[in-house]
Amino acid sequence: MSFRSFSLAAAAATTLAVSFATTLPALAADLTISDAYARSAGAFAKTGAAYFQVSNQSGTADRLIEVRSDVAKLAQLHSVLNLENGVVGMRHLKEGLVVPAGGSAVLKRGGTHVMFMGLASGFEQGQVISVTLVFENAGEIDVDIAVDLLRKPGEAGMNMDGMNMNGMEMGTTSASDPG
Ligand SMILES: [Cu+2]
Repeated sequence: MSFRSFSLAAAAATTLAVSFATTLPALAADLTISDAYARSAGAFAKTGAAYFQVSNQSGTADRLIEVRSDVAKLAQLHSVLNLENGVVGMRHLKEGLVVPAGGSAVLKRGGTHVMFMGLASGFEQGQVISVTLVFENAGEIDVDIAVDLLRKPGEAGMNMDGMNMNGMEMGTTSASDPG
């Protein structure tokens, strides 16, 4: 193999690594971000949300204190409150979200989430958004989060462990139910 073909192969490998980055868990120090996806409701949505799991392999608790992204004017951590008469509200988690030592924190539909406010346009299926998560101890972790408008609340991700076998049914039923 000539040097030239070797360097081309190396370049191709680098490109592959970049394009697959969205499906691999983001690792930084002792934290793992996994099962991340983002959503918004319709092309003209002004808000969107992202969900993921943070696992802490270290012996020290950490705290997600800030979220940044270029896709929105503002990104915040929100918790969900059940108000009276079945009304659901949201609260800005100004104190951040604790990720216990040796444990995890889960952001999911109907629960704690990252809220994007002031979107230029609604998220499109397959779009990948770049988000920076800022942790008290681990510092900044950049994650690429794929938009998944087809996923239902509580459902496992397509790339999680192969347990989700009803992908076709999912696609047809959710076409008229973007939210
Ligand atoms: Cu919210």
